[in-house]
Amino acid sequence: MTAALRIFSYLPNPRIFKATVAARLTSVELEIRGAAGTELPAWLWDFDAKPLDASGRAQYAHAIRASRTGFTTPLFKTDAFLAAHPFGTVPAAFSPDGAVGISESNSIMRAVARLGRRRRDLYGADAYLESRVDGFLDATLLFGRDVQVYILGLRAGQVSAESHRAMSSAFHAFFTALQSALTGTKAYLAGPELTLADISFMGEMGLLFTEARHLALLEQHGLEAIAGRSAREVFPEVFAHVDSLVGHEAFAPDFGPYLRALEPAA
Ligand SMILES: N[C@@H](CCC(=O)N[C@@H](CS)C(=O)NCC(=O)O)C(=O)O
Repeated sequence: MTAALRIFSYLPNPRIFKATVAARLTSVELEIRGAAGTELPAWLWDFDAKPLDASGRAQYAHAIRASRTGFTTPLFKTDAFLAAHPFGTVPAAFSPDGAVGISESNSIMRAVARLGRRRRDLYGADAYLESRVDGFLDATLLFGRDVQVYILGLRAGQVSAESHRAMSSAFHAFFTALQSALTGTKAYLAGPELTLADISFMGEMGLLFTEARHLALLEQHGLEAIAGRSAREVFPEVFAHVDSLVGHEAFAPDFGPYLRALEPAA
């Protein structure tokens, strides 16, 4: 059977979990292509994404482009890839025939939800509820951008009191809102049912949790982990929600092994 959506990315990528969790809940079939982030500079970034050997790299020399975010070496992006994905980022999704490119992990997740909507609605029953969920997704994208800047800095061995303060203040503003949302619903972020709001939030938390790999660097600068023990004390409801979603049957196959791999670091 042809998959309903093809996704290309570095793996594992917690932002792809947004799509895989939604796919499990809606029984949508996905095809995922990719490899470790360190290997993607030797891959062809294309609908037909594949690893390139030395002769392939010579054949696609014309497709070499400078990377921008999260990669430090040039990447082989075809013209067709950039036509389908003007932002040039991964995860990058395609319709089964490759004709339509879908960028941004939130929108790739939305595509899955729309494809499987008849089986289970993860969005909202009407225009108002759907737009309410969109509000959470927009806020989560902004939070995700702050997390990306912070984590890429840590990976490069860089953290300053200023960058840590900026992340901490974004985290507190976002989590205060989520805590208030959960106090109201006593269930899920956008209401009584699990929606894309919860799934998207967990994808970005997956990235933030990788700060556990950089605790020594933070300590060296006299700084605390943003999503560490103190945050759990300030936002108990939000972290209880995170913990319960990690154990949820649609999330556990992705988040279980992913978070276990971070444990030695924490
Ligand atoms: N907000 C985007 C972030 C995607 C993103 O920034 N991807 C980076 C890797 S972390 C990328 O593909 N960079 C390609 C490049 O540097 O050219 C999403 O959620 O999909």
